[in-house]
Amino acid sequence: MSSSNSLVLGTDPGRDWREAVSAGLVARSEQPLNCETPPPLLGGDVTPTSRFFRRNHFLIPDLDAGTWRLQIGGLVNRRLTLSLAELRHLGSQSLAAVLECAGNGRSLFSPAITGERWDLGAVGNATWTGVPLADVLDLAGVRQEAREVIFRGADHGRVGGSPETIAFERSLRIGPPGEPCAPLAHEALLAYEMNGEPLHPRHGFPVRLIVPGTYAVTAVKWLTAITVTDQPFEGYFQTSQYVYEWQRDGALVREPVGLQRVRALITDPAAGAEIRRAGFAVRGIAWSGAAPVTRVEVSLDGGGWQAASLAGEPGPHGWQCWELPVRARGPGVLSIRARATDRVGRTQPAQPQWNRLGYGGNFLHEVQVRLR
Ligand SMILES: Nc1nc2c(c(=O)[nH]1)N[C@H]1C(S)=C(S)[C@@H](COP(=O)(O)O)O[C@H]1N2
Ligand SMILES: [Mo]
Repeated sequence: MSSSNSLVLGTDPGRDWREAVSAGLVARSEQPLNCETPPPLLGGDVTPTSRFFRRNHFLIPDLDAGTWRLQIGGLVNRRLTLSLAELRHLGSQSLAAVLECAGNGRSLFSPAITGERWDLGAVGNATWTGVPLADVLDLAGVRQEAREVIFRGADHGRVGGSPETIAFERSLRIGPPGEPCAPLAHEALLAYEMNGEPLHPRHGFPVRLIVPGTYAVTAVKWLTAITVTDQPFEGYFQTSQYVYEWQRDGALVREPVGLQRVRALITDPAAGAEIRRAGFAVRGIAWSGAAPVTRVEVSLDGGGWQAASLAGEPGPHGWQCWELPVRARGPGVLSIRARATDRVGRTQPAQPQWNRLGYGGNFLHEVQVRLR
């Protein structure tokens, strides 16, 4: 029996808040709990769970591993009800994947946007272990006419002034049987571990969805039901939020957020650091949902872009660590900027396109330091 079955943790908002602050996170709201990781704490391959950003729309549900069940139904040949032990028996695959909130960087848009005022730290990289979604769907037998799969979390609350309570729900497209799954769904994992331990209650215990390369709204926490359907899902978090909304050729265009946009962050030196040596290293992380990052460049004081070296083996969906030794002479303020490019040639724009809800803001990260 897995050790997670004996893990019964209450969720105490005050304690969650204090833990976040003592881990060095910047808290944006206490209830629901929303906090981000300052870039200097993001350096390194994997983000420790204690420092991983937290993004919740409702209060964190307190689920008991012993009584929790995952229901799989809708357009399937066999409805399934799985306990945690049964789900774990279905498989154990691990991958590193970046979770980034689509609203990361929102506070940098101008004109300003309402919504959680994320700076650049609503992102983390973790190792996720779980059962491939495709295996569970195969077990249930997806019917010919199925087109989408809806994932429901145990958390719920009111949104947009409505008196009704809704659950956190999202859907993924799937291909007709016999065709490969839609590209986003085919690598998805029903994850029960994060960084080698049972999921923490605030990160979705006992099971969450992970869809590598996509903005983290897809990563439904506290999963309780998976429903296969032939209809487009139009839930609040699918069609009212997490959509790019902009004017194009005089018309209002709405598109769901999807792949994470390419981005580099500077993790070292920290903004405002005092540097006493002429030679020092600039380090950071970079990721892209479309393809692995193949180039990171750094510009000092607006000068030419210099290529950084890429370190380690992040895997297809983990973030890429990078480093560049530089020399700069003081005294004075030095501006350091970083820019990433991925294998399919996507790179960071000078100014991301403003959109009403403030998603996909992959601004170039600039850090200013003081040279002594
Ligand atoms: N059930 C549920 N799943 C959820 C959310 C939520 O509020 N409820 N928030 C989503 C969003 S918008 C983000 S950015 C990620 C944050 O995951 P984390 O808190 O583990 O960092 O979870 C996603 N999954
Ligand atoms: Mo998010």
